[in-house]
Amino acid sequence: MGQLFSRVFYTLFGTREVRILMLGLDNAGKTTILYKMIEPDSHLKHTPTVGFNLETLKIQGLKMQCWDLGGQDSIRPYWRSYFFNQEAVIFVVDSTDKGRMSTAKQELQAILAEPELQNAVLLVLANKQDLPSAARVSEVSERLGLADLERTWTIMGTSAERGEGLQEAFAWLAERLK
Ligand SMILES: Nc1nc2c(ncn2[C@@H]2O[C@H](COP(=O)(O)OP(=O)(O)OP(=O)(O)O)[C@@H](O)[C@H]2O)c(=O)[nH]1
Ligand SMILES: [Mg+2]
Repeated sequence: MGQLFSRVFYTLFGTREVRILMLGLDNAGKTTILYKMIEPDSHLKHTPTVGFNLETLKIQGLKMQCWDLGGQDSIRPYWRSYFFNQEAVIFVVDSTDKGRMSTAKQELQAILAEPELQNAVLLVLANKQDLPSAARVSEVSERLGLADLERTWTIMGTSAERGEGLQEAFAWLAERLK
């Protein structure tokens, strides 16, 4: 109902607001991505998120309300408190963290099984592509088992450190949500 109202409001007034969840294991780069989108020239080092950051990005006439949740093991159980009415999930992966790729896969599968997120668009970001040890986007995709997903999804490579790939990724999302 909320999403329907939002779409009608957008048709009438041209500014649709959508809720987007940013999830992924700790240290993946979620907070760095969010604030790089807000301040492209910034080189801030963020402390691990305890709780969440909430920021609104305006892209292609869409107000994207981004909920960046902390990814540490002990706080992942609280993710589901934020699932209501979210239209998209941005799942961020540290492409150098091959040892925890299977944990990332498990967490992603659990998210995708949530009834509240059945209609959510999925954008996977294979982050830290600036580092030499980063797995390629195709390898991250394979390790996460993305090929068989039955929903609107894509995976893109990013470097939050350099600000590379971020505009394209959020533009893809905006196109799907408009
Ligand atoms: N080289 C490199 N480092 C990155 C990149 N993105 C993030 N980092 C670094 O990775 C570390 C973790 O980044 P955060 O943005 O805090 O990660 P997070 O996913 O928000 O972590 P939690 O809040 O604990 O869930 C920081 O030291 C960042 O500077 C990237 O694209 N390349
Ligand atoms: Mg964070």
